[in-house]
Amino acid sequence: MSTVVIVGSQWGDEGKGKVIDYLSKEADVVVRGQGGNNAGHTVVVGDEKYALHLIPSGILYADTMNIIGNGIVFDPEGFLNEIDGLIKKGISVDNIKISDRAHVIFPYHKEIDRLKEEERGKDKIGTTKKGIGPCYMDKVERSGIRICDLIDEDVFEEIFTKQMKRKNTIIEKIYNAKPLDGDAILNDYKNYAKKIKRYVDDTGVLVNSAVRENKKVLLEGAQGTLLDIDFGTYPYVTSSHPVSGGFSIGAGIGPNKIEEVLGICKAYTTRVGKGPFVTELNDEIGDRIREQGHEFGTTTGRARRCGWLDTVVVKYAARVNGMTSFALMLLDVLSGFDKIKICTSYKYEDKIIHDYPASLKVLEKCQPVYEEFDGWNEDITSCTSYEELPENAKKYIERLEELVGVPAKIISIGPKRSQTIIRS
Ligand code: 2SA
Ligand code: MG
Repeated sequence: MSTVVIVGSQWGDEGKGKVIDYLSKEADVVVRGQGGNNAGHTVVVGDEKYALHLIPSGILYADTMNIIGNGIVFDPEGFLNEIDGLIKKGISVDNIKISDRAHVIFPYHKEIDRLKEEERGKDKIGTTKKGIGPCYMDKVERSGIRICDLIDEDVFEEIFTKQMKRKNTIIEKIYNAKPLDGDAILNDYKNYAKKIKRYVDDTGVLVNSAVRENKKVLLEGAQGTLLDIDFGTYPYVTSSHPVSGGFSIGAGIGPNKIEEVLGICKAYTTRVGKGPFVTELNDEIGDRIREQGHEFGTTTGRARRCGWLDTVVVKYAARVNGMTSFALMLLDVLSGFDKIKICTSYKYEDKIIHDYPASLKVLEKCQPVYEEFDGWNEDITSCTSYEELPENAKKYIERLEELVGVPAKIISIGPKRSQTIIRS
């Protein structure tokens, strides 16, 4: 493995943090390239649980370089809080680099995120209210403030003051809300700038040097393919590209340098926030998956919507990402179900469709077509090899591989590093 992308195959929360932590022990560099602290990657080491939102999951290994790439929208307050939390747990935070080209999230982004959600009313997207969308809006509208501006004392005050004035006009005039205290924000961000300056670098150079020196580079996707701004269930998506191609942009690495794309796939399906979900289970089975899987958001604590595994979704993700293999996560949560279903296609009006549709109107009318499998009752959380798994669990996995067309190289059967089966 020299350069591997890890991507979510569904709507986020697939268990990426655990796989990245597991693979980080051999990695020299771990890179986040999109999104921001709307991510919540949970890593369990021993009895300690770490919820990482912005800092790459390789942080638990002192020798691993953790890069926050140019495609990130960066919340300095969130970053510094995360740093403090890690220091308190005795984790070294010296090996972190922040791209000088990353865009900076300000309180007005979070306020506008909140106001836009309010304005959407019943059509609210269910954002994490971290200001992700509004910050990317400034970026593409070419009025954003980047890390290189924030840490430049000569330019920051002037560009911030102009931007703050514009934003307060929008907040007051368009949303009829209370303007923000620009002076207080300016003062806070000047302090943040002093604290983060030591981490700032031209991270594209660092990533490419690591690739050139044939080091092991892990590209850590956040959210998931079905939240991608192009390929997701638009508009119920995030504002960045959680797909593998997103890293060429978000980390400044040529697509030809990426050798493996590992899709992280939950053994069932969850999503947080609004939007179509063809295999959603609003019944006691869905409740049982939520309880057994502790399905509450790392970032917002919201109860996640749950349903059976949908291979129309995962096959779509395999295609869009160019997946070379996948990791099947949380298989242990399905222990004890008499029957387990896999969605293999959708019935739409009088047609059967196999490719994930773009239109929400079509998706709303799609009915899942299922194959049903016998479950297993054995506790699989201490299995140490694929062979040890119950026959019915292996049948489930092997059918998945057939339907998705990609091998399952990793099977996760619990939150601990030791609860990970690697197939050769
Ligand atoms: P935003 O805040 O603008 O990104 O929200 C837009 C939509 O994207 C959804 N969203 C998420 N859904 C699930 N998990 C998310 N983060 C994971 C976590 C971590 C991960 O555990 O928190 O998988 O990387 C996440 N972030 C955004 C959100 O619910 C809206 O539907
Ligand atoms: Mg999560």
